[in-house]
Amino acid sequence: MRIDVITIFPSLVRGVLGESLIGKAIEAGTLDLRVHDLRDWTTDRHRSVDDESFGGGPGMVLKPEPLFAAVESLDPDRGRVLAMSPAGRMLDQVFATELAAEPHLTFLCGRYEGFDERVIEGLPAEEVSIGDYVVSGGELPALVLIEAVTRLVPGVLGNEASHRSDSFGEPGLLDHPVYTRPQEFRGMRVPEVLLSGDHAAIEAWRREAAEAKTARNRPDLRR
Ligand code: JDQ
Repeated sequence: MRIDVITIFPSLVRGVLGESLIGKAIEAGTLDLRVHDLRDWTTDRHRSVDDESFGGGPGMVLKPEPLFAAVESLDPDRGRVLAMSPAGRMLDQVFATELAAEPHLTFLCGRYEGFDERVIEGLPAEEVSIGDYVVSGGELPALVLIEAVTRLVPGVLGNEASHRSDSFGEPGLLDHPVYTRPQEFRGMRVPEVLLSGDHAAIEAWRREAAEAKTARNRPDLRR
């Protein structure tokens, strides 16, 4: 898979993506990641990427020219172009799985009040949100989306056997709690059934514990 990222904070994006399993996938050649500095496509002395909003109001808007120049400098095949935005289509596991099947994705990270609308309309770009809350720019949302997508690409996860295709598995049910050693920690014991070796009893306990956790943390998922 190839991923291009256009940002005014290239070192932030490279720093995060150089770590962990994504960094390994880049080294292994499974992932071709290219991070571009938006300011490389500015033409003025101050390398400006933003300007005031037509119609007034506080906050600056990302100018269209450097974004079009940056995207058009990529291969004619730029894949789907994704613009991070609090007003975008909400990311979920179905959307991540759909994107993981693409050979090439291009991410636009914004700052300020976001992109001039002609970037969305003209490139065109698909607006994507990572949730109903606001952060200050598109870099962290793009990193979340890149991690959610690349971990689904065959060969990106180090150990294929540990790949949990069930990770957001049974629809409407959160994962059951998990435990490791020691059997007692600060007076809290691992549930006895998990040490019993009775696989049917363990399955029944996990099911019940998953339902209890779902009821407590995500009552909206229960039907
Ligand atoms: C940008 C901003 C508009 C604050 C600038 C670019 N899910 C999600 N939350 N926040 C974002 C995405 C996001 C993405 C890109 C961004 C926020 N901002 C700041 C823009 C209104 C408010």
